[in-house]
Amino acid sequence: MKRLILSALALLSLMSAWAQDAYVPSESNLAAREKFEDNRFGVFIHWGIYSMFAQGEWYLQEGGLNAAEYAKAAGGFYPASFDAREWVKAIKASGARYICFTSRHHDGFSMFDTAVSDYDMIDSTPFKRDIIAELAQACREEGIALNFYYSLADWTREDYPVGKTGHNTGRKGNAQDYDSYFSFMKAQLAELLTKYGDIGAIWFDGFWDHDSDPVPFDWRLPELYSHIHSINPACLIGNNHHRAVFPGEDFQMFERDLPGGSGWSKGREISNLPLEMCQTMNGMWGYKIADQNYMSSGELVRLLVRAVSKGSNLLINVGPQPDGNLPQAAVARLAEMGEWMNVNGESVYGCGAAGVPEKDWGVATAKDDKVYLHVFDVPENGIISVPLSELAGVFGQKPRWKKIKAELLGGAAVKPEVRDGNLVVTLGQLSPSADHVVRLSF
Ligand code: FHN
Repeated sequence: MKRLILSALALLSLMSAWAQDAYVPSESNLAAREKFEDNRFGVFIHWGIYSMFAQGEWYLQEGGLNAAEYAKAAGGFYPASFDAREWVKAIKASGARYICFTSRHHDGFSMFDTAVSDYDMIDSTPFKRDIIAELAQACREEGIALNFYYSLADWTREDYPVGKTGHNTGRKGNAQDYDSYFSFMKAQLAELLTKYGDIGAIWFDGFWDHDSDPVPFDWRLPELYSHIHSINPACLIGNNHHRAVFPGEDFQMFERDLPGGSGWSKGREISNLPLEMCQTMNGMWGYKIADQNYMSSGELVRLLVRAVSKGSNLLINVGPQPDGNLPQAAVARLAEMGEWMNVNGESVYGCGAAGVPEKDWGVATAKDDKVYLHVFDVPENGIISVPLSELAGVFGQKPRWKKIKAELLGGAAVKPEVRDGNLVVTLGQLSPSADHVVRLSF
């Protein structure tokens, strides 16, 4: 019997591997990947009824709360100041070109009008406005792409097979049924992909809830992924499983770490799919009242540039307040990033790694036949240098160095020289900036 079960399991996993290997991205998907990479900079938004408690998005779990008591927050969720246009304008002003919004987090509350649950904005709150419909409309008007975060894990539904989190929420646990939960997710994803216009990507999270099960849990991802691609072949799929990519995915994500970094992505294989690092401006993703420890706009600019220098996007998170406003600290940082992007955006959009390893003074990005040197810290003598060999990837082995031009974006031309196998640029006195960008071209 045991042998029979094992063979059936082996057959199932073979079939599932086959289904995943069979994924061939459509032309529209490949074009969407390119657009996603060109955009380079997005804003993540974690917003839900958890914002009411102002303790971050994990409060149901971390506070050891009962889900039925927690759900009462929905009855008071009336974010009177919510104005999707204002949000999107503030985000666009930063230079970000896309938004990824939490349609449903691990607490199971849907921020949109869903027909398959009453635990949503329309049926459970006095606000009765479809946040996502308003956000989608504002994004369309402002030309900002919209992606959806969607949690695979759920701490409240009885049909969700309980994983390593969400044990104390008061679930009876006697009706766990992945078929039922899977159909629910498919129905919600179909709603998200058909009711709100063109959606750029689905950003899955929560896979890790079952990563230490004694018998590997089958999320039926190939089926879920092909469900999405059959509705919209161009929709990109990413999954925050903290592993190497699975076939069927269209981009790879890295949480709180750069690809190849020494933190959460340590040792993880980097795919040749588009890459995206996500990070939050302060400590928590969802609004947390005590968490005012925001990165400065200079640090955020440098993080964005570092991500691009590794061939990755940056998705930077903001946790809106329960009243519907974005925290002022976040708005100020978005505006300051925008000031920098207005001058230096060409060294970010459509750019990638330059093949120049990180230097004491900063990093480099490249696009077509241009290299951008990002000077975070101007050396005391005002001079930076790059070995010519490191520029060969962009300029070729034997360029006519005499003809190379160096210009400070938003500033004057600076004189490059070739000395001892290095390209040397004298910057001189510069006014303070998070990142002075020197464009090299012929
Ligand atoms: O548990 C979530 C967390 O709340 C947040 O959504 C982040 C965003 O990357 N992802 C999960 C942890 O891996």
